[in-house]
Amino acid sequence: MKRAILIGAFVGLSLSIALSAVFYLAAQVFDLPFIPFDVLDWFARIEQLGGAITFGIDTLIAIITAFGGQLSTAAKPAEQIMAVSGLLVTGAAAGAAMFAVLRRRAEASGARAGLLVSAVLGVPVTLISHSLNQPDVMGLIINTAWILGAFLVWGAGLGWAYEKAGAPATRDVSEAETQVTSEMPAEKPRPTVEMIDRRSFLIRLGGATAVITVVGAGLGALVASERARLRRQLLAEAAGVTLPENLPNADDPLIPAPGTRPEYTPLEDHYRIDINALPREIDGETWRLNITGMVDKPVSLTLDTIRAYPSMDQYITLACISNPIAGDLISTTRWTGVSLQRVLADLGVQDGARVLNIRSADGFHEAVSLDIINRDERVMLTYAWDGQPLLSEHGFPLRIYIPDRYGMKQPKWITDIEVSDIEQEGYWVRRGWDPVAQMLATSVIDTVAAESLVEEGGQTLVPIGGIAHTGARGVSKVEVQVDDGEWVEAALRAPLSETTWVIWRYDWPFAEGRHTFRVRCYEGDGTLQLETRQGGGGRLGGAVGIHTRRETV
Ligand SMILES: Nc1nc2c(c(=O)[nH]1)N[C@H]1C(S)=C(S)[C@@H](COP(=O)(O)O)O[C@H]1N2
Ligand SMILES: [Mo]
Repeated sequence: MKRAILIGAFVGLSLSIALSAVFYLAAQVFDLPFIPFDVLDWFARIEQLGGAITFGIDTLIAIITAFGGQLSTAAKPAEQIMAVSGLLVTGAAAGAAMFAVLRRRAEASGARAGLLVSAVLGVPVTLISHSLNQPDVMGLIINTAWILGAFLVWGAGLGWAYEKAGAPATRDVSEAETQVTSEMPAEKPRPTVEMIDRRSFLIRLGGATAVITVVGAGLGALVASERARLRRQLLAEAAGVTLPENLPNADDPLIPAPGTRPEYTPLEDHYRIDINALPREIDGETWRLNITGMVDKPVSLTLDTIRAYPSMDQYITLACISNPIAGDLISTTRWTGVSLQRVLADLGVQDGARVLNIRSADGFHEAVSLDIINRDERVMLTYAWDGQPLLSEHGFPLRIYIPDRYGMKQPKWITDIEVSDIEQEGYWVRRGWDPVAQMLATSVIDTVAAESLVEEGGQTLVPIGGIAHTGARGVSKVEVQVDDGEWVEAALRAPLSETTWVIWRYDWPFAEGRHTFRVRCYEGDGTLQLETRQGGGGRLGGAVGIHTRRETV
């Protein structure tokens, strides 16, 4: 019995690995849904389960970052590893359970059981995939046929493998067995013909699924990278906006300390956080922004209409509320779009309207009050980043910008805006996160550049540098402390805008040994940042506290 369970688990696992590879290849080549990601995304959206999934992902991220990975690059792979593992574990468990149950019922048919198991898994998974991807009628038919078909083949494989390697020995085989044993009355039990048959069947099965996996995953990865390249090329060509030659603070004399992060984040390095294992891919041609509710003139805007409005550019530092102190879930780029004030002016917002309830293609949603929009023209519907149409992972074709708020308040892939007198709590707010999510002041030491000493007035100095950010409230001062010395004021570079981070630098008189370096910043109005460490994350409203670095120089 124990053997049957082990064999069942092995068969289920091998077949599921191959199934994942085939799903992956089909997803890359034909845009068919990739089932493991759909299932994980679906589970993650269930409020009661979201916590468990977040816990699993956080654990994986902790493992990846412990091995030297970066938070911003570890987050998505962690999620994706979890998604695929989910399918593999389910497959192994299904195989083990099926072999165990069949073993109890001598006359049961493996084929029928395999079909039953594949239906039990395939049908709900098909429905989950539909609920997430919401395909049109044609897509519904194709996706259903594909997902159910793939699971049926997988289940047939399970059934067949049971007949070959899991079923109890038939009479013929046991006769052979007796012959073998009687001819050689060995002290040790010899492998029987039946056992050898089973073993070689399992080896062949493992080999075949390995080949399918390698070919499927390899081809899929090839197609994926080629498509990503083409897409970038197309986006670059389609770009109506171009990047200015010089950044607005190009003539600032302050040179960042060597090792300070780039002031303007290369687009491919911009952090990415959202509730999807894969970014939503939206067709810009058929996409519409529907603005409805308490307006005299509800509209359904095309991307071109939105682009035809007077555009504005803003240099913006975006941060995730889950960013830990000195984490890398914070980046700066140039955003292009149209002020929401300008768009709403055409629609006739009715008296009594208080809020914009915003919905996205991935089911994410947030609300922004009309108060904020009316007093801040920087609140912007954004269609370009870094002079290019938004990349799909950053919300193509449209996202919103709200100054001074963490990313969780700023939906990507926007499809609907309802002007209303009733606020609908945002996706993360419903899950207990900070409803305001105002960005907190934070400062970070990026570098203690002991290998780039500067000589000045007969002194040897160590350049120290990093960033300070206070949302849209400005940075008036940054101070550095070495060991238990005085807090000394650092030099500030002019920021790219009043909403981006500020680069600071302090040239510290060199003293050999092991030292503790600390940094803190003040907001535009002189308020000192919070100094006591706090956990951070959505529930607590962002990580705060002094960033401390110990270095030997
Ligand atoms: N539609 C949608 N918008 C979203 C999210 C999401 O999951 N879905 N995540 C938000 C969060 S938590 C953050 S931090 C920012 C990150 O934006 P970025 O990935 O472009 O850096 O997107 C926000 N907008
Ligand atoms: Mo976030």
